[in-house]
Amino acid sequence: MDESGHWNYAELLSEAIHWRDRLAAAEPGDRIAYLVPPGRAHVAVQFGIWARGGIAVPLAVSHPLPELEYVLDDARPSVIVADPALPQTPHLAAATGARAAAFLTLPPSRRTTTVPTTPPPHPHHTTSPPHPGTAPTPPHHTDPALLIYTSGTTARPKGALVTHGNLTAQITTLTTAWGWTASDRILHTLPLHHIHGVVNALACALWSGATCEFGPGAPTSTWDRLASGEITVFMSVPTVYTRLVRAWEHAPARTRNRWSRGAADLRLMVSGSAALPIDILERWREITGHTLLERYGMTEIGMALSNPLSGERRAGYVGPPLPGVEARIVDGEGRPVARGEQGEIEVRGPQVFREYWGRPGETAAAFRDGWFRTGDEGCVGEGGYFRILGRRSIDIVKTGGYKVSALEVEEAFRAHPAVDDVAVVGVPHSEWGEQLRAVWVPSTGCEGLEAAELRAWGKARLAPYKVPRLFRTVPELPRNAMGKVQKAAVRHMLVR
Ligand code: MLC
Ligand code: AMP
Repeated sequence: MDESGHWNYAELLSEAIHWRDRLAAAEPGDRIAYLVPPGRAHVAVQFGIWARGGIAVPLAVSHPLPELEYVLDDARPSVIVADPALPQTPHLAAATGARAAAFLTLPPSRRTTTVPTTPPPHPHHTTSPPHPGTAPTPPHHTDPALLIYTSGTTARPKGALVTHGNLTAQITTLTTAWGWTASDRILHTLPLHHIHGVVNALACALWSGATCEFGPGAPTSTWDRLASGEITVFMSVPTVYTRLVRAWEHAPARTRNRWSRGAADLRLMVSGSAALPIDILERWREITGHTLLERYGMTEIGMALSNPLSGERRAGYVGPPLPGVEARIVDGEGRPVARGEQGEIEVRGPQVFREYWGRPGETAAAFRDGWFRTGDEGCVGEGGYFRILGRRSIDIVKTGGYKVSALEVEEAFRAHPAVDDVAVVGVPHSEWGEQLRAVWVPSTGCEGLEAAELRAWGKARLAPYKVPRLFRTVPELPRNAMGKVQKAAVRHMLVR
């Protein structure tokens, strides 16, 4: 369901087949990029790509053109699909032409009436295809399915290539562990260019034959839907739960009561993509009666660790490995550490991605002895519950659940003529988890440049969440004897 109405599975399948046929210019294995807001059309295009045998490359609707062009240059799609209502679309059309790819736009929304839902196009369910003989051939497990761009310790994002087999492993594990059924209805307010929104929320719902309701995401409308009595599952990032707590605290008593009573009826509420502050977990429990189920995952591995659906959900811990997932803590040489000791989290299993697109060296470096190196530090406590203790690299920042490479942001701002040098860090923040901040050295004569101008310049080039919130001028960056910028010192300068 989205703002255009309810769509049953047969209609969705019919629309996916329509897209498969419109994508005739693409060969199996081609990348097909699509810039479509979360909703029914997005889902239909994604399945149409898979029915054509293509690799789905979701583009982020919040990204300015240079970010989109970066993905196009890296993924080299043969077809690009865009919603004509989006402001980037005309520019994307021009950019597509220059890259010799085919460009398709969505037709205007087909209808806005409401129809009852029927069973899904999943092999376990018996849905007849709408046009006999046109049903998609199921993909092979090793076929690549999805290319998701994710930031890392390198300056620019890398495309993580996930196969249909990886996706199936991720989805079957989660739907079983979290008890999904066809009677579920998820309120989906997450972006669809990252796995939290694509796999955990959307794909698990569709796999189960459940209802997926796309909502706008503003705190009051989210509360109203959670309290409606219709929603059974909700999942989001800690920033959203923090905002929902604030909205509840600012609401009149009658509204609070209605929201609390209604939300108590959901069967499952999940938090992930960043550390859930314990005070938010506790406040949420007071407000709704729910202990949020916190889990841990990553674009490259899907979900690896999860507190249980039934059993103890331990505050500050992300639970034991999910069924089918192996996880361990190792020291600097890759040797497993003793129980309780800190080290890097490594993960292995059929859900782990295949490769970074076009980057064999970086793919090889991401694995050690067949284990994926997450770059996160953790330890294992009582009952095999993992605790996340931070990241190995100070240059990776998690803000609002989005991963940002400080190096990428620095590189972008170094191109500004007024910026002689710049250092970017994430500082702890009650709403964003971490907030991006920067110190910069102005070029001679540019000392008067306002931070607002730098932000506007950054927003024209970078995803909105990559633009630092605060810029402070300094005469020079703190460096060690080797000339390397001391990021910890920068963070210390920017904490207040
Ligand atoms: C938006 N802004 C951000 C931001 N998101 N700034 C810093 N960090 C972010 N994450 C900017 C906007 O551009 C805007 O700038 C200002 O903040 C306020 O905008 P908003 O409308 O209040 O923010 P909003 O658009 O509502 O975004 C907040 C949010 C969003 C929390 C809903 O960040 C979000 O959807 N996060 C989820 C990301 C996600 O799905 N991650 C999963 C990755 S997969 P200005 O200048 O206009 O004020 C993964 C694996 C796993 O991590 O384990 O799940
Ligand atoms: P991404 O690369 O965007 O997929 O983000 C994955 C990263 O998010 C992980 O490597 C962790 O650093 C972080 N993360 C995800 N879930 C949690 C969690 N529950 N607690 C702490 N960090 C998390």
